[in-house]
Amino acid sequence: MSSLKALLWDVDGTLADTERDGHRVAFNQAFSKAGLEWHWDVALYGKLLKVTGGKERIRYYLDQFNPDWPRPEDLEGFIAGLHKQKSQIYVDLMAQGDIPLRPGVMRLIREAAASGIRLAIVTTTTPANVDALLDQYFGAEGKVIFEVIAAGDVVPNKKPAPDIYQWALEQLDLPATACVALEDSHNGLRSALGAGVKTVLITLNEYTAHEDFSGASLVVDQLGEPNTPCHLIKGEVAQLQCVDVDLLKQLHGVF
Ligand code: XBP
Ligand code: MG
Repeated sequence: MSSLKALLWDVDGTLADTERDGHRVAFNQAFSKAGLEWHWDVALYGKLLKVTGGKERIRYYLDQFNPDWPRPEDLEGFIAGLHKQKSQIYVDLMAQGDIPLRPGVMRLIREAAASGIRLAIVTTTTPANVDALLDQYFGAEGKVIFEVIAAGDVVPNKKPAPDIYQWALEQLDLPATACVALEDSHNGLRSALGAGVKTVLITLNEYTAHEDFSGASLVVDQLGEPNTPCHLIKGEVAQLQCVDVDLLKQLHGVF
């Protein structure tokens, strides 16, 4: 067993609740700007989250929920243009400060960095979206705190494929067994486990609360803060106030 060397952080749904009030809103504004009468309400967006990646999600929407829409000849180019517009809107929304970090995220990042644990981002989202979030909450320090940012199209297959975790591990030059992943979704969990990361901590959100988290080390509602403790959903732990470095080391030490 190797000691815990790095935390691998998912972004959407884990660092911040970005999906409902960030990505979804940005998609709808981009549709409207493009003159499309598409609208992804909160419930529909939950169904669309089955597919990771914004461009892939638009295609899935057309296939499954809007098959009669007359497709342009260059559908791929059309989707890419629409998604570019959406990404710009999302970055602007993030810069307005309307999408806060989830409870305990800043605390745990600071605690891990102070104890010499390396930090990486492992996400499906577009790199500019990660930059916008790091700029908003960490300023220039963000790129120092997170030494690897694995994001978006840098790999051909998005989560639940293991590719993005494998890519991040290569950049860190660490074995999967030296890391703990923090995720919020079934797709993210499968991706981490598939890359050999055995210790995965899940923080639930409203979209993922009913997903299957078999194989996760621990499922909690949030990381928690000393004055707002987290709640155990699944897994075994002697005492739980909030998720801290000691708890992650304990979970990692099981393997
Ligand atoms: C995140 C995603 C992303 C975002 C949208 O999944 O699937 O596609 O929803 O971002 P995860 P883009 O949290 O598992 O990484 O539009 O930039 O793809
Ligand atoms: Mg996620």
